[in-house]
Amino acid sequence: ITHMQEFYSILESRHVASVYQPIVSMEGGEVFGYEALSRGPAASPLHSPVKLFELAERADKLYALDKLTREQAILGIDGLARHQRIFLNIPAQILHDPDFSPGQTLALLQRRGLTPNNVVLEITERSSIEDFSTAKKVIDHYRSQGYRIAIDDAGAGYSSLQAIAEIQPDYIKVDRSLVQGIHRDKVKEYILETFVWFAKRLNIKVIAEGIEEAEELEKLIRLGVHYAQGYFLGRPDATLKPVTPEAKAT
Ligand code: G
Ligand code: G
Ligand code: MN
Ligand code: NA
Repeated sequence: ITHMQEFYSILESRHVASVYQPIVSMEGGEVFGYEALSRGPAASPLHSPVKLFELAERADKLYALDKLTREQAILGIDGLARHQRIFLNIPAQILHDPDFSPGQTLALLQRRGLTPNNVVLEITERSSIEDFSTAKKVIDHYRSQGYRIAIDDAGAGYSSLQAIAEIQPDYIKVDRSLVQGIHRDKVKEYILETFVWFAKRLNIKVIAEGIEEAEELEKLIRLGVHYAQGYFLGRPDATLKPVTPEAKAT
């Protein structure tokens, strides 16, 4: 069967599930929350969310796949502590989906004993946000219900400083391309320093992604980054896992 047929079959049978990767507080090393990352069936060529979303876009089914992955991400949560947060990936286009409503999201959260306070919406721009005023209205509406907002992939691709200025998120997730090798790259260090500096002035917290080595983590702690995520601290897993032992030791 073709990949497109496989895509429709996955969509109909709801065969996507989420894995959860810990986001760790630099102060104290506790798990602050988890990012939900979608996966297709294990043996499928559409296991990767990148492939799944590519086909969804080709089939004009982005809203449908996004709704399914969001439902599965929330319903798959088991054992989140009251003070912990779940980070959900929200492509900017989804903000225009009339079905993307706080009410619908709240109903899902309630099924797992969670509240909007437990949720951070990670907004990603895959292309420029065309109708920005509508997008901003949706974000503000979610916010008024207690949801937090993050700008994902900051410093890379289309995730612009303009988006940060307009949205004034609670969190900035710095893209892993600026994090990896930061302990031996002065330019990356200065860029992270800049993010931390202006984030502090706006009362935004900085999350560094893609940490794979102890040296990167140490440098980021010294730069004053608030939260960290990456294979060094914990891989995405079907269950909510604590920080890996070797990271805890540093
Ligand atoms: O988990 P992985 O590194 O393979 O994810 C690849 C990309 O897919 C990342 O950019 C991630 O943000 C995106 N992604 C993962 N899960 C979801 C999801 O449930 N919804 C959306 N919109 N994107 C996702
Ligand atoms: O676009 P977004 O930031 O949501 O993408 C997150 C992606 O990064 C996920 O696919 C996740 O599997 C991946 N990821 C998480 N930690 C690491 C890491 O330490 N190294 C690398 N290379 N990828 C990571
Ligand atoms: Mn993300
Ligand atoms: Na990212």
